Amino acid sequence: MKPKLALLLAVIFLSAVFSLCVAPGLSQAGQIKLSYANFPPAPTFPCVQMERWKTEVEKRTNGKVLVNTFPGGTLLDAKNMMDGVIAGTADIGCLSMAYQPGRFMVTNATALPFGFPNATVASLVLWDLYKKYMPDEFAKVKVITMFASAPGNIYAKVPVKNLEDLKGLQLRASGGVADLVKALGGTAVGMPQSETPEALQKGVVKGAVSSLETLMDFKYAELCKYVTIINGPIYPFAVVMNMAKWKSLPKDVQKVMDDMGTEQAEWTGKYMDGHVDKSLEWSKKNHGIEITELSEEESANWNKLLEPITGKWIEDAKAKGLPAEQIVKDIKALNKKYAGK
Ligand code: 3IO
Repeated sequence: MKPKLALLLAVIFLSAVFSLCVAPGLSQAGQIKLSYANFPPAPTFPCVQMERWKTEVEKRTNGKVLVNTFPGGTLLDAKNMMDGVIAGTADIGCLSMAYQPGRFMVTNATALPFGFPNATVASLVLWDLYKKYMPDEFAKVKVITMFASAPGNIYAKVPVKNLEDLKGLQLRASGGVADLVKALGGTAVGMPQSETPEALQKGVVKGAVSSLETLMDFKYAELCKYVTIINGPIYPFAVVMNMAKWKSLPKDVQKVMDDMGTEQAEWTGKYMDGHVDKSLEWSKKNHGIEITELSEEESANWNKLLEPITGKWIEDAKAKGLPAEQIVKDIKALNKKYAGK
């Protein structure tokens, strides 16, 4: 063999050995990789909080943990999030609990018409409620955090100024928010937020009830020019991790994540509340949306129609053997506690 060729072969061989054995070791010795699935598009708030959690966990574990995020339903979608995490399709998943109201009975109680002032308060209430009751439906996963959307309001292609306008109007809503739409005489059409843009485009629904940052983040303001402020129920969310994966994590990594539960709930609530304000400004400026505030009299009439909702939830929850009245009492007390801060 000619010396030049031998040298070339040696270089190729050594660089192959280096890249296979040494290089990965340099960047990822003992590194833990976690996949994190989310159902809505990347710019929306559940994914913004996901990226924030990823960044903080990677930083606080000094790079020991690498989180790969999958927004937009690319790994798991809205309806198979919980079961997909239990099965280990994703290590972590973010779910909107309103899509399975019977499955998440305790935490969905936060979507009764309590009149939370904002997402920050609702998120802290939800997280405390979870920690107090530790409901069975989460026994197969490790709960990383919970948070809530801002209170839901109506946005539609037509003005909604009174109950007559609402009669039979098809509005996209899920869980507790759907119960509110029905109680007010509207027609609730259940579907995940991620399917709503198409439903609005096609005219399957005339509007929706959700938090108002969606006007900007999903561009709903292009189609829905009419907003009615009702300060309705929130949508509760959970972030869950596969239990076997959780148990496999070193204690110091578990501590970083455990210590972040409340902080992440509050961070997400604050981000959401700020984003609602930005969205309203954007929607007024770019799409001339019209905002209706109900008169005191109209508001009182609407609230009367909402009264049976909580009673009905208490009945259903009792039938499942839950301490329903205490749960409602706790939510009210926690709302007072955090709203007063
Ligand atoms: C929501 C869900 C996904 C992305 C952005 C969002 N803003 C408010 C919600 C809550 C909601 O309507 C839902 O269906 O979970």
